[in-house]
Amino acid sequence: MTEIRHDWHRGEIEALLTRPFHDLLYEAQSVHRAHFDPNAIQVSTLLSIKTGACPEDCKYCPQSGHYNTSLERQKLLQVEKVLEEARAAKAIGATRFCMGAAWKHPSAKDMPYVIEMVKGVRAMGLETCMTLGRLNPQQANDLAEAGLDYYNHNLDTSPEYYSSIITTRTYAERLETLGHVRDAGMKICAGGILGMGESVNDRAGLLQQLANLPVHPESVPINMLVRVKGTPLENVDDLDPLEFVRTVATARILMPHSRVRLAAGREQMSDELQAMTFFAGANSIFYGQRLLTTPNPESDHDHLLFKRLGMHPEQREEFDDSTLDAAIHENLHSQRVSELAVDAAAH
Ligand code: SAM
Ligand code: DTB
Ligand code: SF4
Repeated sequence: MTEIRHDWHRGEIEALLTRPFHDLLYEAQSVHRAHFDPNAIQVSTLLSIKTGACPEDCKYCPQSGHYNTSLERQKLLQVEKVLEEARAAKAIGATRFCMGAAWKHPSAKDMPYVIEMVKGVRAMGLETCMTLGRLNPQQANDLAEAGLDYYNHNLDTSPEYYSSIITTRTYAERLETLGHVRDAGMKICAGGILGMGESVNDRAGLLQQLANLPVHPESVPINMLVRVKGTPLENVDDLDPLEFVRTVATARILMPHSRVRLAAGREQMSDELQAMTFFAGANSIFYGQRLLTTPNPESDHDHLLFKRLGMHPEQREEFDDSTLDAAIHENLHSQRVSELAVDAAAH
């Protein structure tokens, strides 16, 4: 079994990223096979539940209110509309439903609605994920209590490059939210974006931050920048696709148990590049014709690609009510036992 480390130095990671390509891919595929079925892929569907007019100034984002991207803004969707979209995602085979909002943080008045969304999606037997911006500890606890499985909060790039991309929030605040998510008992989805003009050292810095978290994120989305007209990054140079593959392979080696997601940017990638990324250890994708506001490959196309590669979508471990009932029973039982012990001590 691979050693799980949380003390990576930047230089070690940069050395992995710049190894001879085949040596890197061979190691990544070996680590991958030691921990996962190499032919299974986890599929999540995204829905934008509140679109555009975001107060943050993330230079990559079509939803920032600071840029003119001709995106139609939309206020928080009705709970029933979200559940309808979740049903449709389940019908095409998604096992996780990720709801994203263009907020700096959720407001007190919106929390009851997002909580209803979590409960409703969960009741369908889908895993739930949300990305709503910064959370305070109470909001993290409330979401966890509602049954939210994953919270997505990306670090996006290295700490040094961060201020060239975003000025309205800090890296430290992002890490703080991830801490609240963990403390509340939820799983973490955290990754970044490549192709924003960053250096190899910045890509190493992003991976270092993720891999040195106290517990590795269960899900690590690696996005290729989707260049959107009107954003400050619309004309940034193309990243060499092999650098993208190298970053995925390195993420796989650093975080052997995490699902590494080939996230945004698949619409602009060839099938062959995607296949190489899966070989490098990516085992999760966003699935369905839309990301949040930009296009994603059609599900039929993805099915065909899976077929050509002999891959299959990973089934969710069946949500088993009897296990849940047993756990609740066990919990009540031990609570009762400790109450009796307290009673006995009092007499
Ligand atoms: N507003 C919340 C936040 O930023 O935390 C949640 C939604 S935000 C759209 C979720 C993530 O999408 C961002 O952290 C970023 O990594 C990714 N993203 C946004 N625009 C993108 C783009 N043009 N290309 C690739 N990824 C992008
Ligand atoms: C993540 O890492 N990528 C997703 C999800 N988490 C929320 C978002 C990608 C957004 C791409 C641009 C858009 O469609 O607006
Ligand atoms: Fe707002 Fe999130 Fe887009 Fe940044 S990435 S502008 S926080 S929606």
